[in-house]
Amino acid sequence: MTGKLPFEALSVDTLAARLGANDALCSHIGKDTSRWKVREVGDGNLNLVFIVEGATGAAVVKQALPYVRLVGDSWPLPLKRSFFEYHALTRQEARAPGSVPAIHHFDESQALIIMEYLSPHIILRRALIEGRQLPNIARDIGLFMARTLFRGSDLHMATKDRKADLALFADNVELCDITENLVFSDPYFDAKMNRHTSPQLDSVVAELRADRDLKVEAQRLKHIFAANAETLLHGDLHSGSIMVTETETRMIDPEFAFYGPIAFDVGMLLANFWMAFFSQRGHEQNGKRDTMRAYLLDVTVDTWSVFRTEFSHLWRTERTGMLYQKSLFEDQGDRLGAEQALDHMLHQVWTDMLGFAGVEVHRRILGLAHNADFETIADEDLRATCEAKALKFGRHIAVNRRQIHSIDEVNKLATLIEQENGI
Ligand code: SR1
Ligand code: MG
Repeated sequence: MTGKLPFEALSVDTLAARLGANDALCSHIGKDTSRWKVREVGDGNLNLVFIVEGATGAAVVKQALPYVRLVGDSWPLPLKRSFFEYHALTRQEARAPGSVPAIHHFDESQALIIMEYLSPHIILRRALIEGRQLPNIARDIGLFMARTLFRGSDLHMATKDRKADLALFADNVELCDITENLVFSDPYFDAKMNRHTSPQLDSVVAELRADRDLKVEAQRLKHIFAANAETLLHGDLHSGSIMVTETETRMIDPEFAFYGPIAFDVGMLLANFWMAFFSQRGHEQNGKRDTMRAYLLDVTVDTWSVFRTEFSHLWRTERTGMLYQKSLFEDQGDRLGAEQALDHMLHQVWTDMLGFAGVEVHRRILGLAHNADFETIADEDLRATCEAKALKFGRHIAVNRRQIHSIDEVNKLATLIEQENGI
């Protein structure tokens, strides 16, 4: 396939014929296409994902479609998201080596990326639904966030390079638009594609839509999301965008990448751990999940702690950008000044992170794109009970984020709400 042919979606039947001459793919899996086995495994909302196995190995072929797969061709979506995903992956690999799949090939006109097949990795969300306690995720994800978010910002980059990247990713308009609507607005009014567990949650939904403080806070967060172009975000860092084994963690799918607030990735990620926590009650058919619940709260504590520690370390050792220059602080013997600025910055990230986490919880229960954590709870009354508790938690941390001072405080609240009876 050359980069000049017009876009055409691949299929299980056409992939070997169309990619059989691709050197990068052949060098990883073998040239003999008669031995290729192709499966389409995409279970996300947007793209095609194929696993291609050949005589000498396997690879993943990910291709964007010109529309939202979840909804169909009534919702067109530009193929260029694949370009942003490719460029985000290259930057993430440079800033946090070993944290993303290796890229073998990128074809812009076909909107496809050929990349490393991660095996035996599974999607983190699935592991958490199964009740698996993975020992390294807090460390790996905390490091990934600190390294990519610090090193993609004006704290570290040459301002000319950062501005060039800011301009490059500013064109990811349509994917930002999805987040701006789906996360920050749709859950709080009767948007066309919203859905929720009904009728069980109807009254809770009505209450949230009438909640003025919550709606104002969601819009303040949307304002920060849209206007604070602080760093290159992953942009969709939830537990469905992370692949794990018992010991390894890789981040995937950064097609929503753009320059936004540091706190966004952190908040979205932690929200998904808190949702996993609230959903556990719905997965207790084969035994209680008390230790899993405790594990998930520990993961939030450890992820935040690793993030803070690594971010602080980079602040002290790699602050080479135009913000908070060493010439103003350390070079004048004012180490405390630099620490004061760091504290201020981390405090801001903390406060905004809680807000982003709160609205992320809401949109996964009230909006278009739900989470398997709750969706796989077949008993609708039980699901609604889990969801209602998560909604209450999300509302509290979003609205009261400036008055919450520690992650232990957040987790005490989560535990109290989780143990309440009924909706
Ligand atoms: C229409 S896309 C819905 C959601 O799927 C993606 O994974 C993002 O989370 C997006 O918000
Ligand atoms: Mg995705």
